[in-house]
Amino acid sequence: MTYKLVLLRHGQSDWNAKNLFTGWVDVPLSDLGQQEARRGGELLKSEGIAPDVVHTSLLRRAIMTANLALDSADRHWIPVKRNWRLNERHYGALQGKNKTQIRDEYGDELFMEWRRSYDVPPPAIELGSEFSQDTDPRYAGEPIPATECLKDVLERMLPYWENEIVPDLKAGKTVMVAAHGNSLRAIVKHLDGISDDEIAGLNIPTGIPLVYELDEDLKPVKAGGTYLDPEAAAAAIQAVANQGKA
Ligand code: DG2
Repeated sequence: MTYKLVLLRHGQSDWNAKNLFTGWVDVPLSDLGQQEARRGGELLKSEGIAPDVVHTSLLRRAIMTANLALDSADRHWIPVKRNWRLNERHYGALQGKNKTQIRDEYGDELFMEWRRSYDVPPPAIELGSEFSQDTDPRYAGEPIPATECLKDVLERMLPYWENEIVPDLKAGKTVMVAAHGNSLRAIVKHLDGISDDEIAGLNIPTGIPLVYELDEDLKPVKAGGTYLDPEAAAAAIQAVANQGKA
């Protein structure tokens, strides 16, 4: 018995296109991002992969991506579960800032530490400031962060994984998770047992389904899973890695 999991990073957002740190800021998909999401669904359909349930974050770029992809895959009718624990990493005071400008201002080392280190969060966002979510009603009563490193994301994502996603997998459902670059990096780190150092080198492209077959212990049958369009994924992974370079 194996289980099937589809991970899908949302299509390009308006702020991905503008090279801005996004985090919990609720920006829409760009036109290209909408196309990527539809194509993601077409890839699923052509591979005969039919999600039975979808989990998303509370952010419209993941929600829209799930809707568009499932529509192209003729699976628009499946149950959906949404939770802030699948949100993007909170990027703290970097939210709304240009990645290249931050790199120029603070240098390569700090830029990469904030972006890809496992346990160093960026500076916290000021509560009440333009890109803070502290009064957003969708998070009322939740222990929401003012900044996060990947370790924080993993720790807040895992209870949702264990309590909501694992039961769906164990029920034999094909589970799709439509989420974000860093919340998906946290899931992949957990699944593949990637070390704290090595996870820095892992990037997730927008809009290309990554399919995992998992064994009875929920270990990947093939480490790293399989991108449905491996060539496009390789190019897009490189582009994510290069973000912020002049
Ligand atoms: C991006 C990831 O998140 O940025 O918050 O800027 O996946 O929601 O577009 P997403 C952001 P990097 O960590 O790759 O810089």
